[in-house]
Formats: sequence, C-alpha cells, structure tokens
Amino acid sequence: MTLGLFDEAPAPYTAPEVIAPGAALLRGFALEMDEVLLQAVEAVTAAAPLRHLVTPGGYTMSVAMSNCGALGWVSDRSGYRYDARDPLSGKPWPPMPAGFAQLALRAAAQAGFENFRPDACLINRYEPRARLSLHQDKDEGSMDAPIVSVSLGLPAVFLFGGLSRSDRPARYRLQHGDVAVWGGPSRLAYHGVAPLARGEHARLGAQRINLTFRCAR
Ligand code: MD6
Ligand code: FE
Repeated sequence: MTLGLFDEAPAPYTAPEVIAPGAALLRGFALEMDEVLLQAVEAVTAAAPLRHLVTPGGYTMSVAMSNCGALGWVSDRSGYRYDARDPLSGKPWPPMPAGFAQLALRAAAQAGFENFRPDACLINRYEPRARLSLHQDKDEGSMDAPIVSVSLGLPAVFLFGGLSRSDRPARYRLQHGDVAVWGGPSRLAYHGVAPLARGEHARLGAQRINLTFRCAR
C-alpha cells in the first residue's frame, strides 16, 4: 500500500472482531495485497466495465457494478439473478483472478468457514453519496457458504442488522484493506452501506471499491 505524507498508517491485521454469531470483521486483512487486488480490478473492469444497474422497481442503482468469476450478479427490470454472461457484451465474465480467490479463501477460514471456493465476485464502485439500502443476499443457490466482502479506497459505514428488516443495524466504519465475513447464523442478516462521504484516498481518489465473494451455485 502507498501512504501519502500525512496519512495515518493503518494498524496491521490482528484478529477477527466478531460482530454477530457467524459474522466477523478482519480489519486490515487485505492490506498487504491491496496493489495486486487493485491491478486485478483494473484488468477486470477494462474487459467488463462498471455500470449502474436498474432495479426491478425501475431505479438506477447509485453503486456501479461489474463481476468476475463463473457467475455474475445482475439486476434489470425482470429481477435480480446470477448470469454466466455480461449482459453488456454477451461474453462470459472475466475469470476470477488467482489473488482474489486466494484472499477470499483465507479470509473465510479466519472467520471459521473452511474451504470457501467462491464462483462469483461482484465488484462495486461507490462514489460520494452512493449507498446501498438494507438487503439480504439471497439470490445464491446455497446458503451454506459465507459472503466475503473486501473494502478498498474511501472509508464507508457498513450497516449490519439482524434477520429481520426491522432490527436496527449496527454501524461499522470499513477502511481500505478491511474484510467483512458473514455466514452460518448470520448468512441472511440484513446489511447495507450508508451514503459514502466525500473524501480523497491516496491510491483510489474519490471512490470506494468493494469486492463481494459468493458461492452463487
Ligand atoms: C458493500 N455490498 O458494498 C456490500 N449485496 O460493502 C453488498 O452487500 C451487495 O453490493 C448484494 C448485491 C450488491 C452488493
Ligand atoms: Fe449484500
């Protein structure tokens, strides 16, 4: 990672911070490979550009998305689904970079989920004011595997609630290099991202990149 002259050095990775049964934050876990990850994001999004999807309800999402891996998450007027092809190009999504799969496997294991082999990686780009309202990740074929989510760039407030939409979510500040994992009894927890605050990140400028790994099959 590169630090600007006046940036504070982040603390090195220590131990998982359990936030709910089956859910943990691994602060700084991805820091040591941030440059590898970001170069892979650049390669993937050159082939499958980030785009603002439309929800089934007709709203354009403020978060721009792309995917890599065998399956990609997409949304349009007909619904949410996983698709083996990028609807923009009609071609398969770019393959999952080796470093992505390895990071996801190691992060899941740290949180107690062994043998995590994701077949989908959703790439999200947040610009200031972009947000993701509370939702459950339930389009995957199996609920046995966890979700692994990697934060890069500007910090964001991650909202993590319970199994009911009405459970008031806790708020966690996720910074560059932090990883969140949720599975088991938290697999269907409601979660979201509060509107991104303005800012400038030394490597990424005015954006946050999030990588979300899933077993979609
Ligand atoms: C995040 N993203 O950006 C978390 N879920 O930190 C998600 O939870 C998410 O971006 C389902 C579909 C798209 C997403
Ligand atoms: Fe989600």
